[in-house]
Amino acid sequence: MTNETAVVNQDDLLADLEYRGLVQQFTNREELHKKLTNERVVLYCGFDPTADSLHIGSLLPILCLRRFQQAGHIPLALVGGGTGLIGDPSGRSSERSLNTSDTVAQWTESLKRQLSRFLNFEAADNAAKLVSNYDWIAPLDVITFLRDVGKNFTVNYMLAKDSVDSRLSSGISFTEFSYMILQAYDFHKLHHEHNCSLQIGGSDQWGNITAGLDLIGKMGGGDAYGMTMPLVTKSDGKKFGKSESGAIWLDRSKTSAYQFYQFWINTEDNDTIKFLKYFTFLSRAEIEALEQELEAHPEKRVAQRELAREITRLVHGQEALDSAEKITQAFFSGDVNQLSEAELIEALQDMPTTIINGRDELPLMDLLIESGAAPSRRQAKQDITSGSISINGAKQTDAEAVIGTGDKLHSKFVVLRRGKKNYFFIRFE
Ligand code: 383
Repeated sequence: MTNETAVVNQDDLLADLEYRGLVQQFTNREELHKKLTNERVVLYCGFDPTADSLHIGSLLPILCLRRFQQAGHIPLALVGGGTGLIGDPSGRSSERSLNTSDTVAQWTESLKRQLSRFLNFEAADNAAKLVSNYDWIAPLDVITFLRDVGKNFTVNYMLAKDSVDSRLSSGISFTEFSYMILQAYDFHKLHHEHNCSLQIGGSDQWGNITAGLDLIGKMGGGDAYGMTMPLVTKSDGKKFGKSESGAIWLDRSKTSAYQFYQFWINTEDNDTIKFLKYFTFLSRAEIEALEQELEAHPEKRVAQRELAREITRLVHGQEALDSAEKITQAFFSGDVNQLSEAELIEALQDMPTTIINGRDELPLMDLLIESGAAPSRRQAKQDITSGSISINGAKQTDAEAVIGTGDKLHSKFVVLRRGKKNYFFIRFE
């Protein structure tokens, strides 16, 4: 990340977070407000390596760390190299399966790389830091842990936490039951060693964050605070962050920049303003202007496009955004022959794709059938003669046509379109 000048003054940071709807709960808003106004505060948020990439569910707290940094505070991004070996029961209705330590170590490195893109590690006065709790959890021996840390928690207290209470009927292992103590120990450790006095997280983390505050208090620490963000919900009641093909990842090789851009541009009208506030750094005035635009001309989808642009640029950079927009435009107009091979491959991940093996050419009718574009030869013929079929953007009206070498983009792809929006990808191998 390049140097950014503070866009929010320290004293209106909390007001900005509240305007954006980013605050679910504070442990002590007034005191925290005072502290944030008077000093540079070190704060942290943790991310467990439960996969090889973060997904958009993690984006809200990541961007929140960035908001604090822009206001002059010091963010610590913690990767749970240790806690990822245990498994947080918060917000989950069943026990997690354990991953091997090699896998977790690998995923820890991937997450560190991803997180580092969002924060400024070179800032003169408030450089971000990246830590893994493996570094202090792994060396803990069981006697020290039980005597020095465990003694501060009663089982009664632990049973009363939502994360445990909600699992009492279905069952919870001692492993997951102990998780909150490790996260509490992290907060204590960061408080002690990095002067960290604020932990943020999603609302599912409230119990773990307050466990940390209690431990800090018992171990004689100074003032510390917690803040949670709401869970991201959608107006249609469906789960946020999932597309037809699964989770939306931050890693480009799992969710291409084009798919990522498409996810955001397809946001429902009713969610768009909320997401602009949550996920972009646009100012209040800019968001209000987009809100008016959305009300006046919802069909233009200007606000959705702005949302998709801002987040795609933030996560994947300007070049990836340019190419995502180019692909989107090409598939909208049908003019796909201007796309590079890489761009076609990126778009293809979202489309039904048929591989044709060992044949160089194919009658158009066969292509329609084999790709699934038409259910029968009769329908295929009718689609062609009625002018609803195009190949690489050129309308086909000859039912006898043969698609061959001259039609292949980058000598292997054919893009078939039926009607306005139905695309089928054919790859010759
Ligand atoms: C580990 C050690 C700490 C502090 C936090 C952690 C991770 C935490 C957790 N967080 C979730 C995760 O890692 O499990 N116990 O998938 C998610 N977070 C953030 C946010 C969120 C939470 O990474 O609500 C969504 O993204 O807090 O579910 O010392």
